Amino acid sequence: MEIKGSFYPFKRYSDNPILTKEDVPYPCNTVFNAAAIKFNNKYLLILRIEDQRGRSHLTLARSNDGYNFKVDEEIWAQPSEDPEYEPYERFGLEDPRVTMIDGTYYITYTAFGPYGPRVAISSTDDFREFNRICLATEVENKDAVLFPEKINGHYVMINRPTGGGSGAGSIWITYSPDLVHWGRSRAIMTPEPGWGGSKLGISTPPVRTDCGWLALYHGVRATASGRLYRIGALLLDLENPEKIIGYTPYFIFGPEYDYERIGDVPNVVFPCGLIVEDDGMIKMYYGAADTCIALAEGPLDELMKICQCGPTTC
Ligand code: BMA
Repeated sequence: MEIKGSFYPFKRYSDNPILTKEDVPYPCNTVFNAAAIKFNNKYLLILRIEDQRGRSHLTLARSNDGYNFKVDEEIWAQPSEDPEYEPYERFGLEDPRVTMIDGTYYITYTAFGPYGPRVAISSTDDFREFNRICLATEVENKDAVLFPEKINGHYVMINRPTGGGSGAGSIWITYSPDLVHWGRSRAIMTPEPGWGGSKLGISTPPVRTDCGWLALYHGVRATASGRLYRIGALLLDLENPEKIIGYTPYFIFGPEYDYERIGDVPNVVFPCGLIVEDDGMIKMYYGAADTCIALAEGPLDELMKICQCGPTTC
């Protein structure tokens, strides 16, 4: 297949960014890195909002069309006062991702506290309650997504323990019988010199396709003037999701426009949510420069094809 440019197949929405701090009905520093899902025929974003102390919480934004969002007046989830959670999320809740499993919505997020970042899981049936299930990993671990169904009898999560050694910054997979106890963890993708040379992380919850589980991942390149965050796509085997059956060895989306290049953290695009529409188009919601939220769209089938342009067994 012909490769039609490195940013193929996503096209940015012409009115980007779709949300900035001006859209938040209370004072804050930034709004970015949002989970996305359809609920009751509406589009929902779970926003990461950073306050003026530099700490993050989660607030919902709602839309009828996926482009024009209204941010709730009330915060949805703030650091817990429960002694089981308080020491670990004292400094904030960051980078949510949401997955529906058997009719319940599960939110994975980074709990950030004095010991560093770790992955937490909560659930909701109605986007009113925010029911904490567990702190699923130790520090340092972030960038966690759940698969939308059990595979071979287990819940499956991808995450990114920081680790040490030459494989630091790798993407890992782990399994659980109950969403609380996780194990049989192993690394599935490790940084190589190039656009994702310093670390990788999964970006969006896997979507089932005929060919495999499709997910976006981010690659970080440390440069003399800071870190660059860009996006690739990968396909995992449906039955054995620790097997990568195709991926884009090059990035397919990266910072280009001012709102992606200029902000609290320059040169960052950071999707946490994908919505696949009935016509096969994907909406990718991404944080830009850790300052605002933007949207890009592209066809799912093209994304699958370009995953198979790279090393593939599909
Ligand atoms: C990562 C995460 C993201 C953030 C990115 C760029 O480590 O913390 O929340 O968008 O860095 O600053």
